[in-house]
Amino acid sequence: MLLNGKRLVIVANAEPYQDKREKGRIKRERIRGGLTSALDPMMQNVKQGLWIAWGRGPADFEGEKKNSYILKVPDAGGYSLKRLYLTDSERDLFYLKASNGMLWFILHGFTSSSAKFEETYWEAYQKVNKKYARAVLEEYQDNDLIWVQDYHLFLLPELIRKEKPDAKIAFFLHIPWSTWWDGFGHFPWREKIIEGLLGADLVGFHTQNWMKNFIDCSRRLSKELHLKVRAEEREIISRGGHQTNCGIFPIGIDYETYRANEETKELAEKLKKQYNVKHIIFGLDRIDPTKGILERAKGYELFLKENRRFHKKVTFVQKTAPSRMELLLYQEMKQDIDQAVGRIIARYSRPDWNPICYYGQKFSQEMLTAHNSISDISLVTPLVDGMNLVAKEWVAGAENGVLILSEFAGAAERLAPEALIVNPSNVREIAEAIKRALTMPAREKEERLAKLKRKVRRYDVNWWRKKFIKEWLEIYN
Ligand code: GDG
Repeated sequence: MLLNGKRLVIVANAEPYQDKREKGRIKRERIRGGLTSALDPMMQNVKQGLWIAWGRGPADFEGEKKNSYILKVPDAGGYSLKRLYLTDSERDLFYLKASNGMLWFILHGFTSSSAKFEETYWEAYQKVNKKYARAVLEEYQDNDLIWVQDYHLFLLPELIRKEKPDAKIAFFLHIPWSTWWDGFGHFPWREKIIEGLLGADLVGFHTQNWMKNFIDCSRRLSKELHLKVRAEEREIISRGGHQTNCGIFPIGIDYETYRANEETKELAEKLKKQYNVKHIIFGLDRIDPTKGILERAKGYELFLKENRRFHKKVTFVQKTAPSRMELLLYQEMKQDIDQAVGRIIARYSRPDWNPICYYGQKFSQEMLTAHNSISDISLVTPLVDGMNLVAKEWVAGAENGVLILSEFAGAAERLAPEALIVNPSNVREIAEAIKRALTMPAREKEERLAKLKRKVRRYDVNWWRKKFIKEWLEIYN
């Protein structure tokens, strides 16, 4: 790593490992999700690393005091994890209502109809950011590189900067940054978010678009906040004596992890026999209004309606994990998806054909890779997505097939034009893309997939980490 002997401190709401009790014994498991799968391998390679996060596992605090404590993960030879305890009320108000009920929606451009703004949520957001700041300051050593992650912790850079003016702080946003008019500008405490972020020396985004929106929103607040926004070699925002650099760092995947191996090949053969159809279409998401699962199901339904010759030849496998189900919008969304799936089953299934397989439980890594390798189409159609790693993981594991990708996923910036790009709200476009993919000449399919593989392998997660840390350290030269 290029850290020049400095300690790397990751601060994220998500922890990389959680503990649960199984048959009387504590079992430690790695959390699978975009952020943790990118950063955990990096932390395992750094000599000195500390990760500070919410201890969310059911057995995380067993035998420990309910404040914060440090352990080594994944085992005694690993890096340090400092777990913070959040009360039930903090979990509800900070994590669910403020971070996921307000900021997640507003930054994805889902404004007044979805985001619920309440002063009490905002108070909890500020309180928990301060709690994180105390946890960081308790551990702070001169020369630490403090890398804050994602929308739960927007206020943290400034809170740390106030106490440690010379601290080296960076921030990376894993989700989109919406426009002023259709998103961020509606946020009641928008100035505070920008102020918080400008405590960082470097703020990174997945795409040009998300960065452009952030710069535009900062520019609109430049009078109130006394900011100077200038674009030279890179975008820089100055406030008082401090400068914040902005940059684009499209996250990649750990390519080898998602490639098929002997074990997954065996499983893939078995699955192929079980599904017993010529073509498999695969979708994998958390249930989330941003992921476009309902529109995707409707697109497939229309494809079946208009293409009888594919009946009994195709199965759509959709793996959908429930998430944030305490929020009403997520419950309603799940009902709508269940209904759409039910309609497809009722209308089209036959004793010898399942038009759709709908899984609610988590897939193991092997199941995921096996499905990637046997699918003829990966259907990745979020209404909007910061990057979307599912698309890249499919490319790494696919043996043959076509990626259908939303134009509003950050991943489309690099994976077009080899992927078939669709407007995820246009159900007919999805249906037509499915037909086009299933009838595409073999040669064209191979060429597209080979090009996609080259890109995803080259711009992998190691490339991303190196680029970010190199540009961060250059600021101090
Ligand atoms: C945020 C941004 C950005 C899902 N189900 C299973 C499973 N997964 C894994 C996938 C993938 C990850 O979870 C989901 O990552 P995404 O990138 O698709 O989406 P978010 O969780 O919303 O992530 C996103 C990301 O941060 C990184 O910056 O790309 O835009 O929203 O790795 O494979 N893995 C297994 N079984 C499952 O059932 N094993």
